[in-house]
Amino acid sequence: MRHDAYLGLGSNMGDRLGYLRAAVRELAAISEKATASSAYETEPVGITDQPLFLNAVCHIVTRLDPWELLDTVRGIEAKYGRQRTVVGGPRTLDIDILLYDGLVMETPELTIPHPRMHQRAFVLVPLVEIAPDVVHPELKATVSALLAKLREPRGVGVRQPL
Ligand code: PH2
Ligand code: MG
Ligand code: MG
Repeated sequence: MRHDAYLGLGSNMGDRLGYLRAAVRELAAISEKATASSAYETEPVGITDQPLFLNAVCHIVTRLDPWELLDTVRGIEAKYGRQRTVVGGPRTLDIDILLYDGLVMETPELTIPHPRMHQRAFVLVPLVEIAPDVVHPELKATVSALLAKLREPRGVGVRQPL
């Protein structure tokens, strides 16, 4: 079975664009298809006293199930030097599973859709760029509608090709 998954990519340490490009290359290698948004420079959300992020979203068509996909993205994060020290703190590469077909699942290890995606302009802006009509299966709204509901997509700045 082939599945559509949307992954959020983020980096705010070192060669940020290089890490995002590496992530897309690695994801393409394990997928039937991989399509990336542009990279956007974004203000840190949560812990605000850390460097600016580059964020992007990648759509993949994959035969992996959600758990296999989680293992795979963790392996890619580890390969590019991700250290899990401060939760929400600076990282070379973060890859989050945002959506997986129309699946809704909640476990301590993995929740799909990503529980905060609908509140985060740094996720919704790149997601809308590549898939404006994709539906959030719990909120039953398109990602474009979710972005429009954010008061202002603040904190999302310059866009560059990935
Ligand atoms: N990721 C976080 C916390 N805050 N802020 C931005 N702008 N971009 C991120 O990817 C991000 C964040 C935790 O994963
Ligand atoms: Mg993560
Ligand atoms: Mg994250």
